[in-house]
Amino acid sequence: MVKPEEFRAALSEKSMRPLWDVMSNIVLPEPAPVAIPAIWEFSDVAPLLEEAGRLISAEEAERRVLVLENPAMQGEVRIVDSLYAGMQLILPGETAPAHRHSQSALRFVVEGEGAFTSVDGERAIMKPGDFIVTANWRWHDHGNETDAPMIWLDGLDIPIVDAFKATFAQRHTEMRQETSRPSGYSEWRHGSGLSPVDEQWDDLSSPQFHYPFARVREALTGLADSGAPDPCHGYRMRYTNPSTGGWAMPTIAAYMTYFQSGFSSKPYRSTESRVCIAVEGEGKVCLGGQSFVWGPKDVFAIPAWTEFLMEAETDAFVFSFSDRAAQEKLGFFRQVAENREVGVS
Ligand code: 1HN
Repeated sequence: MVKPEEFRAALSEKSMRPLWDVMSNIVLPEPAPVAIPAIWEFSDVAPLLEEAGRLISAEEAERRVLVLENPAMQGEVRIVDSLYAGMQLILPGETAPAHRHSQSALRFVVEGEGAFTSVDGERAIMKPGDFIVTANWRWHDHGNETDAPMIWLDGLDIPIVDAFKATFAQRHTEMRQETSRPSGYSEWRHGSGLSPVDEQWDDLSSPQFHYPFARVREALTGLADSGAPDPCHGYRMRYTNPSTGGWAMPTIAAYMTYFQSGFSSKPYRSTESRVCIAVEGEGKVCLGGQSFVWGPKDVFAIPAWTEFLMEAETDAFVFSFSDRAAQEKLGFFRQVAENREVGVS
């Protein structure tokens, strides 16, 4: 009989290993994210972003972004296991040159007003609280022709695409792509409960790529006047693709939540890894037993299966995005609200 160590050595030599050595590490009874709960306070991010503005131009950097890296995943360029996030600065007169890639991206506008991002021939003129979808493999560039800096949060599905090693990227021959439609065109076409007659939209991302905050705020405050909040979510709505009713992006789910002052949530957790950014208001969030105080423009990370409790100290809006859109398509998504699994009997 061969000795166990010799057997393992013989297997290793031939690029094999016994599954029984590793099975319990890979087939887990429940999710064990590597990422940990974490917060990035805007008062820490803003001065460093300003410093980055002095160190490098948007053109030189291609994108002047400070990556928000999960403290438990240093060097992995991600905020949670499955998602990338970064804070981007574009100064007056700058251009972030046109390119495209396999990853899907979202922008959530934090500061400044009037700079643009062009996606596939149309400019979105950005205001704080706006949500913008940059579908994968669409040309996109950003420009700031205002006299004030513009800051937004980028969210990308980089780790998801990387899991499949399906990445391509290209630089455009021009710094800025030509626009072929006026600003607002996609919203006029798709953003009012109307759709162009006979149009078959077969792209996986939403044809409405710009969701201005003003309309989202109106919807959520109107709802709050008309009924009680969800005990776990507050007034949480998801951004939808008007042509399908599904998520606005194929891999990334995006939400806006309105909490009224004094709201205190019941426990919730799900398999989604989520990134939140407060738009307005202040509160506390308890993530897996750890408490974080948040205010406007602070970003926090909620790893998969982390129990989540929210307390709003003032009226507050919180934007968030997660990998739920991808998980639902692949059949992974599970959620537990108030200690009961949702959708399972
Ligand atoms: C990207 O294209 C942008 O277009 C921002 O602003 C961040 C991070 C990694 C890869 C591509 C942008 C990015 C990115």
